[in-house]
Amino acid sequence: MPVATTTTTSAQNTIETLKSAIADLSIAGTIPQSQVQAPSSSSSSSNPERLRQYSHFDATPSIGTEFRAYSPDGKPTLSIRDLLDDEDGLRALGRLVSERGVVFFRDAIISPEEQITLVDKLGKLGGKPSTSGLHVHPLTSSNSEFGDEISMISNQYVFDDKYKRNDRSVLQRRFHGDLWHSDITFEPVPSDYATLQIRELPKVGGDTLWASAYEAYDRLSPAYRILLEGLTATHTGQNFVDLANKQGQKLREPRGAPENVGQTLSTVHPVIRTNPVTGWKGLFVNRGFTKRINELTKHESDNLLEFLFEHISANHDLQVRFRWEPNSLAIWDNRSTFHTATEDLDDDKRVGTRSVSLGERPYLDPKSLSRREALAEATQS
Ligand SMILES: O=C(O)CCC(=O)C(=O)O
Ligand SMILES: [Fe+2]
Repeated sequence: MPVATTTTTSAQNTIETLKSAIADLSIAGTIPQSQVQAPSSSSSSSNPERLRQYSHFDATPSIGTEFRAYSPDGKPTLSIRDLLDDEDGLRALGRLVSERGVVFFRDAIISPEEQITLVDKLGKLGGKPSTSGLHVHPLTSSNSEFGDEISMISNQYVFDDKYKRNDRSVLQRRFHGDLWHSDITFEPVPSDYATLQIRELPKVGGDTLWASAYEAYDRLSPAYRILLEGLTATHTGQNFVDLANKQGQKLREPRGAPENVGQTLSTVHPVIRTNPVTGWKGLFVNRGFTKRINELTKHESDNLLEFLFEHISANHDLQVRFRWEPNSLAIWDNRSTFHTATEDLDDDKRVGTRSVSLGERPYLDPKSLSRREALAEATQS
């Protein structure tokens, strides 16, 4: 019908004009493509599909893949120990983590020191800059049990037992929608991969949830995507600054990369970010640390951020919930996921070890595709 055709064409023209205007925008936090390291090799030996020969399942359509500890389907089982010294295997695993957001192993006998090596290798094989090491959390004590590059995760204290939690009473208990975050996005060079093992398990509860930033982006209207692709946001780790001040403590620095210094824990990142391993776009704001969209008025920024945070926490079809068992290990890509602990333990105890690799400075490649666009293209070709 001529009228509809005209309307569609003019809408397309508007979208094309907006897209090219955005492509021309110089976005703070964006780095020129020439400086973006190419995704790691996709030779067949590092193709993530090779890992699918092992007994596993995708936990949901959009996020999460789990390798089983025993095989109900006749396929061999995969242990993380089989991969620790296998570069091609680790490269394939890194790609799988970046594609699926989070990967779980059920029989992972792994020491905190091996967690460090594993996450560092995943980052390196994924092409992270040579100056990006492992994160040293700003609140980590210099004499902490497993060294600087392991954070102790506990329901009783914050990263270090100097910083006791005091948020159990009904009036202090935190609203769970507020706990969603990506790790350490207050750093100029935030995390690529992270691993967590819960070593002291509660009798029941203490699950962790992850949400897909790819799917969060894919679920936005074209008009919203265009708006968001032109924006940057300020991320701040104010809670950590306040806790350190309260203790009269200085924040640790440098924190794993030469860029991650200073006592303010504040930086600017693009609101939509390209994952360099998959080349897919994802939403990159989180309730934990994102405080302000820089190009908007405060009122606009508060409203838009509230919508985006709720978009992540309220859409459980883009989330996966993981129940910890002895020797479970989670490995996730912080560039393209959000996660939250579940604080439902009352007096029970839960302690884990986490290691966080640092990646590249976040950037948006306006030419990159969304996950659904890329998967549709791959099916057609
Ligand atoms: O304790 C958990 O389940 C998650 C804690 C967390 O946010 C992390 O390990 O980065
Ligand atoms: Fe976290």
